[in-house]
Amino acid sequence: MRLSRYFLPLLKETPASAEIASHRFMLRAGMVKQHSAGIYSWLPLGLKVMNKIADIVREEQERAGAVEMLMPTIQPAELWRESGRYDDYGKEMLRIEDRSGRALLYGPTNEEMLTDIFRTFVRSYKDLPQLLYHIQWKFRDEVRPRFGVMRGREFLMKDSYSFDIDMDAAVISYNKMFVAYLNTFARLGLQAVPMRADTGPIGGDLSHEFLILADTGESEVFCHADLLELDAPGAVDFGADLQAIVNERTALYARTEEMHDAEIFAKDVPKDKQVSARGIEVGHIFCFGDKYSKPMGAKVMGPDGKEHFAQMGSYGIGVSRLVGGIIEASHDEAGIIWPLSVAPFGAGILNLRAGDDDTDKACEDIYAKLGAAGIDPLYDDKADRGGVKFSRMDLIGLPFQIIVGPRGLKDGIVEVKTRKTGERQNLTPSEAVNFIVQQFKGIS
Ligand code: 5CA
Repeated sequence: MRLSRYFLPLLKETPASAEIASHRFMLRAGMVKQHSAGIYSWLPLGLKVMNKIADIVREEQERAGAVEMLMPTIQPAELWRESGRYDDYGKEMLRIEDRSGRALLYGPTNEEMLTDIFRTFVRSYKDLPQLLYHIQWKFRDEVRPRFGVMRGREFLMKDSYSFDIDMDAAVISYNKMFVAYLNTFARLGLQAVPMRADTGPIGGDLSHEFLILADTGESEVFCHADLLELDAPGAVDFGADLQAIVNERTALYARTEEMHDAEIFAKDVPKDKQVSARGIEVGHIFCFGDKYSKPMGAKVMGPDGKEHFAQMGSYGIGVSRLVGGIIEASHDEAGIIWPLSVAPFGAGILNLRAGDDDTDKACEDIYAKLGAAGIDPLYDDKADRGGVKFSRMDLIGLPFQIIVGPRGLKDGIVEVKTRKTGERQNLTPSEAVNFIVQQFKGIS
Protein backbone atom coordinates (compact mmCIF):
# COMPACT_ATOMS: atom_id res chain seq x y z
CA MET A 1 0.00 0.00 0.00
CA ARG A 2 1.19 3.49 -0.87
CA LEU A 3 0.69 5.92 1.97
CA SER A 4 -0.32 8.62 -0.52
CA ARG A 5 -3.35 6.51 -1.41
CA TYR A 6 -4.14 5.15 2.03
CA PHE A 7 -6.59 6.55 4.55
CA LEU A 8 -4.51 7.12 7.67
CA PRO A 9 -5.91 10.13 9.54
CA LEU A 10 -3.26 10.65 12.23
CA LEU A 11 -3.88 13.02 15.14
CA LYS A 12 -1.14 15.38 16.26
CA GLU A 13 -2.59 16.09 19.66
CA THR A 14 -3.31 13.40 22.20
CA PRO A 15 -7.06 13.56 22.87
CA ALA A 16 -7.68 14.53 26.48
CA SER A 17 -10.35 11.85 26.89
CA ALA A 18 -7.88 9.00 26.33
CA GLU A 19 -6.66 7.79 29.71
CA ILE A 20 -4.51 4.83 28.71
CA ALA A 21 -1.74 4.26 26.17
CA SER A 22 -3.67 1.94 23.86
CA HIS A 23 -6.59 4.35 23.57
CA ARG A 24 -4.25 7.30 22.93
CA PHE A 25 -2.27 5.42 20.28
CA MET A 26 -5.35 4.00 18.56
CA LEU A 27 -6.77 7.50 18.17
CA ARG A 28 -3.45 9.10 17.22
CA ALA A 29 -2.61 6.36 14.72
CA GLY A 30 -5.97 6.73 12.99
CA MET A 31 -7.16 3.23 13.85
CA VAL A 32 -10.59 4.11 15.19
CA LYS A 33 -13.02 7.01 15.37
CA GLN A 34 -15.44 7.37 18.25
CA HIS A 35 -19.06 8.27 17.48
CA SER A 36 -20.69 7.88 20.85
CA ALA A 37 -19.60 6.44 24.20
CA GLY A 38 -18.17 2.99 23.47
CA ILE A 39 -19.15 3.04 19.78
CA TYR A 40 -16.41 3.21 17.16
CA SER A 41 -15.75 3.06 13.47
CA TRP A 42 -12.81 0.86 12.60
CA LEU A 43 -10.66 2.84 10.18
CA PRO A 44 -8.48 0.93 7.68
CA LEU A 45 -5.42 0.50 9.90
CA GLY A 46 -7.46 -0.61 12.92
CA LEU A 47 -9.57 -2.97 10.84
CA LYS A 48 -6.49 -4.60 9.36
CA VAL A 49 -5.17 -5.47 12.81
CA MET A 50 -8.55 -6.65 14.06
CA ASN A 51 -8.96 -8.91 11.01
CA LYS A 52 -5.54 -10.44 11.63
CA ILE A 53 -6.46 -11.14 15.22
CA ALA A 54 -9.76 -12.67 14.10
CA ASP A 55 -7.92 -14.88 11.60
CA ILE A 56 -5.62 -16.27 14.30
CA VAL A 57 -8.56 -16.82 16.64
CA ARG A 58 -10.39 -18.61 13.84
CA GLU A 59 -7.44 -20.85 12.94
CA GLU A 60 -7.02 -21.98 16.53
CA GLN A 61 -10.75 -22.63 16.88
CA GLU A 62 -10.70 -24.80 13.78
CA ARG A 63 -7.62 -26.65 15.04
CA ALA A 64 -9.55 -27.49 18.21
CA GLY A 65 -12.43 -28.82 16.12
CA ALA A 66 -14.83 -25.89 16.42
CA VAL A 67 -17.00 -25.17 13.38
CA GLU A 68 -17.76 -21.63 12.23
CA MET A 69 -21.23 -20.22 11.63
CA LEU A 70 -22.87 -16.80 11.91
CA MET A 71 -25.81 -15.73 14.00
CA PRO A 72 -27.52 -12.34 13.71
CA THR A 73 -26.84 -9.37 15.99
CA ILE A 74 -30.59 -8.88 16.53
CA GLN A 75 -32.43 -11.51 18.53
CA PRO A 76 -36.07 -12.06 19.46
CA ALA A 77 -36.86 -11.37 23.10
CA GLU A 78 -38.91 -14.61 23.36
CA LEU A 79 -35.78 -16.74 23.40
CA TRP A 80 -34.49 -14.82 26.38
CA ARG A 81 -37.86 -15.06 28.11
CA GLU A 82 -37.59 -18.84 27.76
CA SER A 83 -34.22 -18.98 29.49
CA GLY A 84 -35.30 -16.46 32.09
CA ARG A 85 -32.52 -14.04 31.23
CA TYR A 86 -34.66 -11.35 29.58
CA ASP A 87 -35.38 -9.72 32.91
CA ASP A 88 -32.16 -10.79 34.66
CA TYR A 89 -29.88 -9.12 32.14
CA GLY A 90 -31.11 -5.69 33.18
CA LYS A 91 -30.08 -2.39 31.67
CA GLU A 92 -27.00 -3.75 29.92
CA MET A 93 -29.25 -5.21 27.26
CA LEU A 94 -30.28 -2.92 24.43
CA ARG A 95 -33.98 -3.60 23.91
CA ILE A 96 -35.59 -2.76 20.60
CA GLU A 97 -39.16 -2.79 19.30
CA ASP A 98 -39.85 -3.39 15.64
CA ARG A 99 -42.67 -1.74 13.64
CA SER A 100 -45.20 -4.34 14.67
CA GLY A 101 -44.39 -3.95 18.33
CA ARG A 102 -42.39 -7.18 18.59
CA ALA A 103 -39.67 -7.12 21.24
CA LEU A 104 -36.16 -7.60 19.90
CA LEU A 105 -32.73 -7.03 21.39
CA TYR A 106 -29.18 -6.45 20.20
CA GLY A 107 -27.41 -9.60 21.39
CA PRO A 108 -24.96 -9.24 24.28
CA THR A 109 -24.14 -12.98 23.86
CA ASN A 110 -25.75 -15.97 22.09
CA GLU A 111 -26.40 -18.88 24.50
CA GLU A 112 -30.17 -18.79 23.93
CA MET A 113 -29.92 -18.53 20.17
CA LEU A 114 -27.55 -21.45 19.80
CA THR A 115 -29.57 -23.55 22.23
CA ASP A 116 -32.55 -22.86 19.96
CA ILE A 117 -30.59 -23.96 16.89
CA PHE A 118 -29.43 -27.07 18.72
CA ARG A 119 -32.90 -28.13 19.87
CA THR A 120 -34.22 -27.68 16.33
CA PHE A 121 -31.68 -29.95 14.66
CA VAL A 122 -29.97 -32.31 17.11
CA ARG A 123 -31.81 -35.29 18.55
CA SER A 124 -29.30 -38.00 19.39
CA TYR A 125 -26.13 -38.52 21.40
CA LYS A 126 -24.67 -39.88 18.16
CA ASP A 127 -24.49 -36.31 16.87
CA LEU A 128 -22.50 -35.15 19.89
CA PRO A 129 -20.22 -33.48 20.76
CA GLN A 130 -21.02 -30.26 18.91
CA LEU A 131 -18.73 -27.27 19.09
CA LEU A 132 -19.82 -24.22 17.09
CA TYR A 133 -18.59 -20.63 17.05
CA HIS A 134 -19.06 -17.31 15.38
CA ILE A 135 -17.31 -13.97 15.35
CA GLN A 136 -19.98 -11.32 15.65
CA TRP A 137 -20.68 -7.86 17.06
CA LYS A 138 -22.23 -7.66 20.48
CA PHE A 139 -23.86 -4.78 22.29
CA ARG A 140 -23.76 -4.24 26.03
CA ASP A 141 -24.91 -0.95 27.42
CA GLU A 142 -22.01 -0.82 29.87
CA VAL A 143 -22.39 1.54 32.85
CA ARG A 144 -18.90 2.86 32.20
CA PRO A 145 -17.67 2.37 28.65
CA ARG A 146 -14.04 3.44 28.76
CA PHE A 147 -10.47 2.94 27.65
CA GLY A 148 -11.49 3.04 24.00
CA VAL A 149 -12.20 -0.36 22.50
CA MET A 150 -11.22 -2.13 25.72
CA ARG A 151 -14.63 -1.58 27.26
CA GLY A 152 -16.86 -0.68 24.38
CA ARG A 153 -20.61 -0.89 24.12
CA GLU A 154 -20.50 -2.37 20.63
CA PHE A 155 -17.61 -4.82 20.40
CA LEU A 156 -16.49 -7.83 18.40
CA MET A 157 -16.47 -11.17 20.17
CA LYS A 158 -15.60 -14.70 19.18
CA ASP A 159 -18.05 -16.90 21.02
CA SER A 160 -18.13 -20.68 20.90
CA TYR A 161 -20.74 -23.03 22.32
CA SER A 162 -20.34 -26.71 23.18
CA PHE A 163 -23.02 -29.41 23.58
CA ASP A 164 -22.31 -32.77 25.18
CA ILE A 165 -24.21 -35.76 26.49
CA ASP A 166 -22.95 -35.52 30.09
CA MET A 167 -20.75 -33.47 32.37
CA ASP A 168 -17.61 -35.58 31.80
CA ALA A 169 -17.89 -35.00 28.07
CA ALA A 170 -18.65 -31.31 28.64
CA VAL A 171 -15.38 -30.96 30.56
CA ILE A 172 -13.52 -32.49 27.60
CA SER A 173 -14.96 -29.75 25.38
CA TYR A 174 -14.06 -27.17 28.01
CA ASN A 175 -10.47 -28.44 28.08
CA LYS A 176 -10.21 -28.19 24.30
CA MET A 177 -11.14 -24.54 24.42
CA PHE A 178 -8.85 -23.97 27.40
CA VAL A 179 -5.87 -25.28 25.42
CA ALA A 180 -6.95 -23.53 22.20
CA TYR A 181 -7.00 -20.25 24.13
CA LEU A 182 -3.46 -20.74 25.44
CA ASN A 183 -2.24 -21.21 21.86
CA THR A 184 -4.33 -18.36 20.48
CA PHE A 185 -3.02 -15.77 22.92
CA ALA A 186 0.58 -16.97 22.52
CA ARG A 187 0.33 -16.45 18.76
CA LEU A 188 -0.89 -12.92 19.46
CA GLY A 189 2.32 -12.30 21.40
CA LEU A 190 0.52 -12.32 24.76
CA GLN A 191 1.13 -14.16 28.01
CA ALA A 192 -2.47 -14.76 29.07
CA VAL A 193 -2.98 -16.53 32.39
CA PRO A 194 -6.12 -18.58 33.01
CA MET A 195 -7.62 -17.71 36.39
CA ARG A 196 -10.58 -19.09 38.35
CA ALA A 197 -13.36 -16.63 37.72
CA ASP A 198 -16.84 -15.59 38.70
CA THR A 199 -19.51 -16.48 36.14
CA GLY A 200 -21.84 -13.47 36.44
CA PRO A 201 -24.88 -13.49 34.16
CA ILE A 202 -23.61 -16.41 32.02
CA GLY A 203 -23.82 -18.90 34.92
CA GLY A 204 -22.30 -22.22 36.03
CA ASP A 205 -19.50 -23.15 38.46
CA LEU A 206 -16.56 -24.03 36.23
CA SER A 207 -15.07 -20.93 34.67
CA HIS A 208 -11.74 -19.36 33.82
CA GLU A 209 -10.88 -15.89 32.68
CA PHE A 210 -7.74 -15.43 30.58
CA LEU A 211 -5.93 -12.30 31.67
CA ILE A 212 -2.89 -10.42 30.50
CA LEU A 213 -1.17 -8.50 33.26
CA ALA A 214 -1.05 -4.74 32.71
CA ASP A 215 -1.12 -1.81 35.12
CA THR A 216 -4.07 -0.37 33.25
CA GLY A 217 -6.11 -3.58 33.53
CA GLU A 218 -9.57 -3.27 35.05
CA SER A 219 -9.45 -6.45 37.12
CA GLU A 220 -7.43 -7.15 40.23
CA VAL A 221 -5.82 -10.58 40.04
CA PHE A 222 -3.74 -12.87 42.26
CA CYS A 223 -1.55 -15.70 41.04
CA HIS A 224 1.57 -17.82 41.44
CA ALA A 225 4.56 -16.26 39.63
CA ASP A 226 5.50 -19.54 37.91
CA LEU A 227 2.33 -19.32 35.80
CA LEU A 228 3.81 -16.30 34.04
CA GLU A 229 6.72 -18.40 32.80
CA LEU A 230 4.83 -21.24 31.12
CA ASP A 231 4.97 -21.65 27.35
CA ALA A 232 1.89 -22.35 25.26
CA PRO A 233 1.29 -26.07 24.59
CA GLY A 234 1.65 -25.55 20.81
CA ALA A 235 0.67 -28.44 18.55
CA VAL A 236 -1.41 -30.90 20.55
CA ASP A 237 -3.75 -33.71 19.62
CA PHE A 238 -7.20 -32.31 20.32
CA GLY A 239 -8.57 -35.84 20.17
CA ALA A 240 -6.45 -36.81 23.17
CA ASP A 241 -7.06 -36.13 26.85
CA LEU A 242 -5.98 -32.56 27.51
CA GLN A 243 -6.57 -32.71 31.25
CA ALA A 244 -2.82 -32.86 32.00
CA ILE A 245 -2.24 -29.52 30.30
CA VAL A 246 -5.22 -27.98 32.05
CA ASN A 247 -4.03 -29.41 35.39
CA GLU A 248 -0.61 -27.86 34.97
CA ARG A 249 -2.27 -24.44 34.63
CA THR A 250 -4.92 -24.87 37.27
CA ALA A 251 -2.91 -26.55 40.04
CA LEU A 252 -1.22 -23.30 41.01
CA TYR A 253 -3.18 -20.44 42.54
CA ALA A 254 -4.64 -17.99 40.01
CA ARG A 255 -7.86 -16.15 40.74
CA THR A 256 -9.65 -12.97 39.87
CA GLU A 257 -10.65 -10.58 42.63
CA GLU A 258 -14.16 -12.06 43.00
CA MET A 259 -12.79 -15.55 43.64
CA HIS A 260 -9.73 -14.48 45.63
CA ASP A 261 -9.21 -15.95 49.09
CA ALA A 262 -6.38 -14.20 50.94
CA GLU A 263 -5.94 -17.06 53.42
CA ILE A 264 -5.54 -19.76 50.78
CA PHE A 265 -3.28 -17.48 48.73
CA ALA A 266 -0.98 -16.92 51.75
CA LYS A 267 -0.96 -20.63 52.60
CA ASP A 268 -0.51 -22.07 49.07
CA VAL A 269 1.84 -19.59 47.44
CA PRO A 270 5.34 -18.87 48.84
CA LYS A 271 5.79 -15.19 49.60
CA ASP A 272 8.37 -14.59 46.88
CA LYS A 273 6.01 -16.15 44.32
CA GLN A 274 2.91 -14.15 45.22
CA VAL A 275 1.84 -11.96 42.33
CA SER A 276 -0.92 -9.45 42.91
CA ALA A 277 -1.45 -7.32 39.86
CA ARG A 278 -3.97 -5.81 37.49
CA GLY A 279 -5.15 -7.68 34.44
CA ILE A 280 -7.03 -7.26 31.17
CA GLU A 281 -9.61 -9.98 30.55
CA VAL A 282 -9.13 -11.14 26.96
CA GLY A 283 -11.07 -14.38 27.18
CA HIS A 284 -13.59 -16.11 29.41
CA ILE A 285 -14.75 -19.72 29.31
CA PHE A 286 -17.74 -21.25 31.07
CA CYS A 287 -19.17 -24.69 31.68
CA PHE A 288 -22.75 -24.38 32.90
CA GLY A 289 -24.34 -27.77 32.27
CA ASP A 290 -28.08 -27.51 31.64
CA LYS A 291 -28.62 -23.87 32.64
CA TYR A 292 -30.07 -23.10 29.17
CA SER A 293 -30.86 -26.55 27.78
CA LYS A 294 -33.25 -27.32 30.65
CA PRO A 295 -35.57 -24.28 30.52
CA MET A 296 -35.40 -24.29 26.71
CA GLY A 297 -35.94 -28.04 26.35
CA ALA A 298 -32.76 -28.89 24.42
CA LYS A 299 -32.70 -32.68 24.86
CA VAL A 300 -31.02 -35.55 23.08
CA MET A 301 -31.60 -39.29 23.21
CA GLY A 302 -28.79 -40.99 25.14
CA PRO A 303 -27.24 -44.43 24.60
CA ASP A 304 -29.43 -45.58 27.51
CA GLY A 305 -32.57 -44.87 25.47
CA LYS A 306 -33.50 -41.94 27.75
CA GLU A 307 -33.62 -38.23 26.98
CA HIS A 308 -30.89 -36.04 28.47
CA PHE A 309 -30.55 -32.28 28.58
CA ALA A 310 -27.47 -31.22 26.65
CA GLN A 311 -24.59 -30.21 28.89
CA MET A 312 -23.25 -26.93 27.63
CA GLY A 313 -20.34 -24.55 27.77
CA SER A 314 -19.61 -21.18 26.18
CA TYR A 315 -16.29 -19.61 25.40
CA GLY A 316 -15.61 -15.97 24.58
CA ILE A 317 -12.67 -13.99 23.25
CA GLY A 318 -12.77 -10.20 23.07
CA VAL A 319 -11.51 -9.74 19.51
CA SER A 320 -11.85 -5.94 19.39
CA ARG A 321 -10.62 -5.62 22.99
CA LEU A 322 -7.49 -7.54 22.00
CA VAL A 323 -6.45 -4.75 19.63
CA GLY A 324 -6.16 -2.48 22.66
CA GLY A 325 -4.82 -5.26 24.88
CA ILE A 326 -1.94 -6.02 22.53
CA ILE A 327 -1.01 -2.33 22.43
CA GLU A 328 -1.09 -2.14 26.24
CA ALA A 329 1.34 -5.06 26.31
CA SER A 330 3.57 -3.75 23.52
CA HIS A 331 4.35 -0.04 23.08
CA ASP A 332 6.88 2.64 24.03
CA GLU A 333 6.70 6.47 24.27
CA ALA A 334 6.90 6.80 20.49
CA GLY A 335 3.99 4.52 19.72
CA ILE A 336 2.80 1.00 19.08
CA ILE A 337 5.11 -2.02 18.60
CA TRP A 338 3.07 -4.68 16.76
CA PRO A 339 3.95 -8.34 17.18
CA LEU A 340 4.75 -9.74 13.73
CA SER A 341 1.65 -11.95 13.72
CA VAL A 342 -0.84 -9.04 13.80
CA ALA A 343 1.11 -6.11 12.34
CA PRO A 344 -1.14 -4.22 9.88
CA PHE A 345 1.76 -4.09 7.40
CA GLY A 346 4.93 -6.16 7.66
CA ALA A 347 7.32 -3.28 7.01
CA GLY A 348 7.36 0.42 6.20
CA ILE A 349 9.46 1.91 3.42
CA LEU A 350 10.43 5.51 4.07
CA ASN A 351 11.35 7.50 0.99
CA LEU A 352 13.45 10.39 2.31
CA ARG A 353 13.55 12.22 -1.01
CA ALA A 354 10.28 11.59 -2.81
CA GLY A 355 10.60 12.92 -6.36
CA ASP A 356 14.29 12.08 -6.66
CA ASP A 357 14.57 9.53 -9.47
CA ASP A 358 17.13 7.21 -7.88
CA THR A 359 15.45 7.23 -4.48
CA ASP A 360 12.01 6.66 -5.98
CA LYS A 361 13.33 3.80 -8.09
CA ALA A 362 15.05 2.11 -5.15
CA CYS A 363 11.89 2.41 -3.07
CA GLU A 364 9.68 1.07 -5.85
CA ASP A 365 11.99 -1.88 -6.25
CA ILE A 366 11.97 -2.73 -2.53
CA TYR A 367 8.21 -2.21 -2.46
CA ALA A 368 7.70 -4.67 -5.32
CA LYS A 369 10.04 -7.28 -3.83
CA LEU A 370 8.54 -7.15 -0.34
CA GLY A 371 5.08 -7.35 -1.85
CA ALA A 372 6.03 -10.36 -3.97
CA ALA A 373 7.41 -12.05 -0.83
CA GLY A 374 4.07 -11.61 0.94
CA ILE A 375 5.30 -9.02 3.46
CA ASP A 376 2.58 -6.46 2.60
CA PRO A 377 4.66 -3.27 2.90
CA LEU A 378 3.43 0.27 3.53
CA TYR A 379 5.36 2.64 1.30
CA ASP A 380 5.65 6.19 2.64
CA ASP A 381 5.90 7.92 -0.72
CA LYS A 382 4.71 11.27 0.60
CA ALA A 383 6.69 14.47 0.29
CA ASP A 384 6.94 15.13 4.05
CA ARG A 385 10.16 15.84 5.99
CA GLY A 386 12.17 12.91 7.32
CA GLY A 387 11.29 13.76 10.92
CA VAL A 388 7.58 13.55 10.15
CA LYS A 389 8.06 10.19 8.45
CA PHE A 390 10.14 8.74 11.30
CA SER A 391 7.67 9.65 14.01
CA ARG A 392 4.69 8.55 11.91
CA MET A 393 6.22 5.13 11.29
CA ASP A 394 7.19 4.74 14.96
CA LEU A 395 3.64 5.68 15.99
CA ILE A 396 1.91 3.12 13.79
CA GLY A 397 4.37 0.51 14.97
CA LEU A 398 5.21 -1.64 11.93
CA PRO A 399 7.86 -4.21 12.96
CA PHE A 400 10.49 -3.06 10.42
CA GLN A 401 11.35 0.17 8.65
CA ILE A 402 13.48 0.50 5.55
CA ILE A 403 14.80 4.02 5.34
CA VAL A 404 15.86 4.99 1.84
CA GLY A 405 17.71 8.22 1.08
CA PRO A 406 20.02 9.55 -1.61
CA ARG A 407 23.03 9.65 0.70
CA GLY A 408 22.95 5.96 1.56
CA LEU A 409 22.04 4.97 -1.95
CA LYS A 410 25.27 6.57 -3.20
CA ASP A 411 27.05 3.82 -1.26
CA GLY A 412 24.46 1.25 -2.28
CA ILE A 413 22.84 1.00 1.15
CA VAL A 414 19.58 1.56 2.96
CA GLU A 415 18.93 1.55 6.68
CA VAL A 416 16.76 -1.09 8.34
CA LYS A 417 15.30 -0.31 11.74
CA THR A 418 13.74 -2.96 13.94
CA ARG A 419 10.94 -1.14 15.75
CA LYS A 420 10.99 -3.32 18.87
CA THR A 421 14.69 -3.08 19.70
CA GLY A 422 15.51 0.17 17.91
CA GLU A 423 18.41 -1.69 16.27
CA ARG A 424 19.59 -0.16 12.98
CA GLN A 425 21.53 -1.91 10.23
CA ASN A 426 23.02 -0.63 7.01
CA LEU A 427 22.27 -3.16 4.29
CA THR A 428 22.04 -3.29 0.53
CA PRO A 429 18.43 -3.12 -0.67
CA SER A 430 18.33 -6.83 -1.45
CA GLU A 431 19.87 -7.72 1.92
CA ALA A 432 17.24 -5.53 3.55
CA VAL A 433 14.45 -7.39 1.77
CA ASN A 434 15.97 -10.76 2.65
CA PHE A 435 16.44 -9.80 6.28
CA ILE A 436 12.77 -8.86 6.63
CA VAL A 437 11.53 -11.90 4.76
CA GLN A 438 13.60 -14.08 7.11
CA GLN A 439 12.05 -12.47 10.19
CA PHE A 440 8.60 -13.47 9.02
CA LYS A 441 9.51 -17.10 8.32
CA GLY A 442 7.46 -19.35 10.56
CA ILE A 443 5.08 -16.54 11.60
CA SER A 444 1.66 -17.10 10.16
N1 5CA B 1 -21.16 -15.95 26.41
C1 5CA B 1 -19.95 -15.84 27.17
C2 5CA B 1 -18.84 -16.59 26.53
S1 5CA B 1 -19.03 -16.72 24.82
C3 5CA B 1 -19.59 -14.38 27.34
O1 5CA B 1 -20.29 -13.51 26.85
N2 5CA B 1 -18.52 -14.13 28.06
S2 5CA B 1 -17.99 -12.72 28.51
O2 5CA B 1 -19.05 -11.90 28.98
O3 5CA B 1 -16.94 -12.94 29.43
O4 5CA B 1 -17.39 -12.02 27.24
C4 5CA B 1 -16.37 -12.66 26.51
C5 5CA B 1 -15.22 -11.71 26.24
O5 5CA B 1 -15.68 -10.57 25.54
C6 5CA B 1 -14.57 -11.15 27.50
O6 5CA B 1 -13.62 -12.02 28.02
C7 5CA B 1 -13.94 -9.86 26.98
O7 5CA B 1 -12.67 -10.14 26.43
C8 5CA B 1 -14.89 -9.45 25.88
N3 5CA B 1 -15.76 -8.34 26.33
C9 5CA B 1 -16.76 -8.42 27.22
N4 5CA B 1 -17.33 -7.20 27.39
C10 5CA B 1 -16.66 -6.35 26.59
C11 5CA B 1 -16.77 -4.95 26.30
N5 5CA B 1 -17.70 -4.20 26.88
N6 5CA B 1 -15.92 -4.41 25.40
C12 5CA B 1 -14.99 -5.17 24.79
N7 5CA B 1 -14.84 -6.49 25.01
C13 5CA B 1 -15.66 -7.07 25.90
